[in-house]
Amino acid sequence: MTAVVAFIGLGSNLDTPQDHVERAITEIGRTSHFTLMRRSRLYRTPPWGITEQPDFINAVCEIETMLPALQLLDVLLAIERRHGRVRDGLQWGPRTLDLDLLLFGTQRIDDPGLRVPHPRIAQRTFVLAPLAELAPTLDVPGQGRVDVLLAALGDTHCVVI
Ligand code: PH2
Ligand code: MG
Ligand code: MG
Repeated sequence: MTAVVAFIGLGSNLDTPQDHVERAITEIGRTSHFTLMRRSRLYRTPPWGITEQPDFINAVCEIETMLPALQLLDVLLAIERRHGRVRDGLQWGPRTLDLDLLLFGTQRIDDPGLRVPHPRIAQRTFVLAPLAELAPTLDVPGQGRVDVLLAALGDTHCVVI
């Protein structure tokens, strides 16, 4: 079996968001079944979806793993819980830590608990800007090339901090 390259999106907009994201990247690097390959810088981004909430800190990291996608997701959810993530049912509301599996190799997964590639990558500068730092020419299966998708969104005020 060969390792799969996966990209994880990180976001936080509650309780010292920068700390949550930095610590989560460290924890991802220490997880026994992951190898942290690269990480983006941190971005301050305007809230998308529900606009009446604090700005987010976002980043993306690239890992290699031998774990299947659903087990990888379980590890991410456990890290979210350790950061005090409360799932209150509000889809796009504020959170201490959100870890999204954006891409899992070239695989397309349509499972009730997991859709990969993440279905809304093409609409989200807060994902595409950090992802483009790591993999600008990457093809997001079913959506297109990262740099092309990012250019299509225009300026959406995501800034490196
Ligand atoms: N996450 C959301 C909803 N809106 N907006 C920004 N800027 N960054 C996020 O990570 C984010 C969001 C739900 O996951
Ligand atoms: Mg999310
Ligand atoms: Mg999520």
